[in-house]
Amino acid sequence: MITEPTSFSAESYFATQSSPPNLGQEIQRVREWIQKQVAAGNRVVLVTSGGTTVPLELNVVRFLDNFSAGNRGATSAEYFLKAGYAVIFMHRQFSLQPFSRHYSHSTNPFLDMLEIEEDDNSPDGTPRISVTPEKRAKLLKTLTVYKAVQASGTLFTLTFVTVNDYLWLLRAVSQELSVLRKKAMYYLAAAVSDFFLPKQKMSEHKIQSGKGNLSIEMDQVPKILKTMVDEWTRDGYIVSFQLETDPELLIPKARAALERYGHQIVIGNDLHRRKFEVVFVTPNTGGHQTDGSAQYVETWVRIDPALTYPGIQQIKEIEEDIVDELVKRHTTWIGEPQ
Ligand code: PAZ
Repeated sequence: MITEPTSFSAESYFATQSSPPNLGQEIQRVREWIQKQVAAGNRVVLVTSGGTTVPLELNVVRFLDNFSAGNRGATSAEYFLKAGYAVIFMHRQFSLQPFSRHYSHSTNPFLDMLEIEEDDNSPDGTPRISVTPEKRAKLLKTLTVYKAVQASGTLFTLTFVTVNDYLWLLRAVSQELSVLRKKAMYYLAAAVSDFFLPKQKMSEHKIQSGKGNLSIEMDQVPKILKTMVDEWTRDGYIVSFQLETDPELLIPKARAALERYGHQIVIGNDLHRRKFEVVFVTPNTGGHQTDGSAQYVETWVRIDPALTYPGIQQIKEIEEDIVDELVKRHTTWIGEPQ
């Protein structure tokens, strides 16, 4: 077993870590779907969503996980579809998905929406099942859009579990999507682990207890955003997310990411305020109002927190405003010379 810490570049990562077994088939399906979107003249957005895991054993019993329910990604995907984009929704297996997110088993259990009609038997004598009257209007609205999206074939879904699955998929999908050049957007809302255990350092079997403390030294996940910008995406519009719990770090870290990777926009969000407040950080290319010497422009997007509480009638989702603003900025980006 190797014990020295290793520093991985994107190149050495992909040269030493195995690809997921079904990657080739998945990418063939992605390629065919992208060809249809190109033929239809659609803009396409890749939305990544949910958290990645880091397995500690080759025969996985234990793993580390990254926080993310998949709300941001699933909700944003719906608004992108509404705005006319075709969407590749690359999400953590079993995390929230567009449309079905409205009926998550924990917040809005599906079975609680249904009623058995006591005195209305069908011809074969089986009682009919109906939707609870107060849930009907919302269900009909969601179902109508869902069926329309299914019929148009504009939503394509892919799943990952581990950070390794995520990195391989992200590279392959980005490379495929690069045929759309500026018409492609990359909306990286997934919560991706910064550390991992290379397969060469993993224990084959379940790590045994009984020997006292467990110390694991993890390697850094390579900063693939730089390679994504420089090599995989060819002029695509790249939106990354920065999650912090210390509000003081949000803007400096977002600026540092732009400086380091050279992409178009970082959306900063504080863990506890993310449902009603985010900040767009972009390079200052002139023409924007800045705080004087700034190389970067910060634009806050806020909604009334009271409108985000579950159970209220007129819920408002900040993703609607995020996507609305990004669509405008992407349109400007497409119109700019290469
Ligand atoms: O999925 P969710 O709605 O619970 O959370 C969304 C989020 C906070 C994971 C996302 O907005 C985000 O910031 N993603 C990037 C996380 C990171 O810095 O790795």
